[in-house]
Amino acid sequence: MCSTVVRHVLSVCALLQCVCATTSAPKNMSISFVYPEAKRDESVVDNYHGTTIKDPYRWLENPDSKETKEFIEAENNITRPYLDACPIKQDIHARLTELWNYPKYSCPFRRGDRYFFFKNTGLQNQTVLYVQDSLDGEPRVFLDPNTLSEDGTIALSGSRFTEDGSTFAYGLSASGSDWITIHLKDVATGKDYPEILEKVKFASMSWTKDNKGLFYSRYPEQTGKADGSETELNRDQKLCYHRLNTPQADDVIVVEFPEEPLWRIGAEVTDCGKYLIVSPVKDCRDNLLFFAELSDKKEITGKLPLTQIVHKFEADYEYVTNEGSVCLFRTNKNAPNYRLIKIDLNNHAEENWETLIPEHSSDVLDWTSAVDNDKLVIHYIRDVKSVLQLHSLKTGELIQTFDLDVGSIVGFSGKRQQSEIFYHFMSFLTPGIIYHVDFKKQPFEPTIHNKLQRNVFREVKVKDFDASKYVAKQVFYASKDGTKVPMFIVSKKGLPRDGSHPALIYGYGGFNINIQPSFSVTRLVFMQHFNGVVAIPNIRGGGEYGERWHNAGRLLNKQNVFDDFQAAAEYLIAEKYTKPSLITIQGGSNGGLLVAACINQRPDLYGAAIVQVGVLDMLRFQKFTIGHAWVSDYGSSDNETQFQYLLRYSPLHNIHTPDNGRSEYPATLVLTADHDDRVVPLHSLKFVAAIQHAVRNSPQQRPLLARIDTKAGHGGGKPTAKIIDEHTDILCFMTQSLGLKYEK
Ligand code: X99
Repeated sequence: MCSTVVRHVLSVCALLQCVCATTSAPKNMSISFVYPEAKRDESVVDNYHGTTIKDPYRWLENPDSKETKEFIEAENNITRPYLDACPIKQDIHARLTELWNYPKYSCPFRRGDRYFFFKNTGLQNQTVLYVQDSLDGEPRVFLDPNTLSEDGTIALSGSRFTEDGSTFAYGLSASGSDWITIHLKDVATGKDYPEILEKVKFASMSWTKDNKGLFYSRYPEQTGKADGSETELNRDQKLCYHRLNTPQADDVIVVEFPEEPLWRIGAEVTDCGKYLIVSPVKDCRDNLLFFAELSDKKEITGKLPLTQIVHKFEADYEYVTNEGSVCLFRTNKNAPNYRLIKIDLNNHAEENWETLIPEHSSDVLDWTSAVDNDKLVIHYIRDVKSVLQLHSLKTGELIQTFDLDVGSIVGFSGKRQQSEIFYHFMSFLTPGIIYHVDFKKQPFEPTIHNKLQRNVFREVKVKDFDASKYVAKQVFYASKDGTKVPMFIVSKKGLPRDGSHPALIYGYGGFNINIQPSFSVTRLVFMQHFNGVVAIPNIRGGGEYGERWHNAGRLLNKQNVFDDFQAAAEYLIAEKYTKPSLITIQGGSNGGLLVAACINQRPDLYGAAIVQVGVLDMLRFQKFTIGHAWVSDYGSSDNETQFQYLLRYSPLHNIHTPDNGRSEYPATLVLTADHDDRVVPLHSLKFVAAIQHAVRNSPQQRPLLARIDTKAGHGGGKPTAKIIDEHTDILCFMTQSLGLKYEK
């Protein structure tokens, strides 16, 4: 019974007694499981509004203790052999690598007299920034993050050029952490200035238009480490001004709100350079609005005098451009699908605001950018698909709708001072097309009847990928309460609908985020080699239908998100795309919460679950790093009504023991990483300890495992090699636990 797996586990078992969880192995694999028996400290009990809640794995909240490290090692030591034993692991890894190896480009963008673009030749760990003197000039490497670490774990995270293109401010993050250091590069020489700006996280960066200094947000020094493996609450962010070529110690604080330690302070210098728009945010929605006047005569030496425009956190306001004192903002104030409004900074009372582009009745105004002096490019979301339009900046009138296939705009470049734009299109079956529109070269003044002349600037091809063999469609299914939910379904063409194919359902469902069509090599491998069906339901909580869709899936409506996801699975079963034992559900972050809540609520509905970097302890998430910002979606256990609601779905607090009345859990793989300081790993660790404890000595057959990566974080900046390894493991887990067949 106790195989080599057990020996590994035992070698690290100081606190962890190893007990075999299953005596008979699932039919698709030959390794028997031994779950580490994590210590339960029954003495940890919290009282929430009169209700006592035990937290026996509180000790796992300390990432640095010997016990936690031993637990992580013990978990990896049972997971690794299970994944490595997958007979087709090499095939999957080789095929993912082969398909991944195609060049990926960003839109080019002009700064000063030069063009820049990002490119990954295919398998490079990090994308490289190139510079060229003209669009058809020879590209030269400008910044290659791959040279900054052996293993590709240092990534570029945020950057901003000065208006004249002479200096490049760029953030570097290590091991996937949200912490960055800001570096400054002289563009002409390629040399970095000596200073490095530290303690930066969740930062806006904005240069003054004299190109001499940068506004950025930073946190105070904290005691102990701050490399992303710590869990301390992020508080007291301040807006600073840094003068180029001076030490960070000389930076001045220009805006702070000491009474409001949880606010983050965004800032943007207006296009004209005369104002600084300051937008504090406390959660993950709604911001206040202030402005300060910047003078080209006076040095910035301390606090800026602020004028407040918006006094309540009740809507989003995003600066777009301005003409003198009249600024254009994108807002959802009284407009759940967003509108564009003009606010005159000299006359800023709300009754004087003017609407330039009113809210659309059904399409969401997702973003806008001023271009070619007097125009606006507007990106709408219509039934989850992208619509791109050109409007007059003066009157708001529609000039043109850009021709687009069904899919997504995933990149854009253009500036008010420039007369050309690039936009990047992608869909499930289109790896990427970058279009170029040069407004100077239009043969006539564009009107609604005369199409804009656009060129394909680049089109990416994936070797061996024949899009005509696949089909992507959108359906609308009814959720539990009758709400119609859109869902994309992608598979091989002509796949018989006989309920015999595996399905991968991916969801997110929160924070006003849209899950639009995108190209994915991993999903392609699943479709091509496993005859898999990929399904992406655009469940409530997202922003696909504006603020209403978000509101219908947050706070005391969060259960709708889970109901929508479960209804997606039921639809796919009813329509004979698949059957429960072949369904894998997958989600990350807020989507990890989704998947974990769903396996507690409907374990019978799925064969496997992939829970990536999930928020799983809903009673304590607000205590760690940036968790406090999520109360706008989740509420908080500090509030009694919200506590009662959270307790009903919190994955950690709703784990059951499979028995006669309750179904066995789907095979579940919980993934996290040691430098995830967005959703700290303790969520995954406590959940895994609890679920493994609950199934011990139960009829549970399918594996419940954790994969805890090192030198990795929440996902941003992850090197390609690590992504391919992770996706290989996920496909191996599905293969092993569902008994999938790989067709070469
Ligand atoms: C955040 O927590 C956003 C954090 N964040 C900022 C940034 O506040 O990443 C910020 C300011 C300026 C630059 C960069 C940042 N988010 C973003 C949520 C979901 C989100 C998140 O990561 F709203 F999209 N979550 C993890 C929510 C639950 C799990």
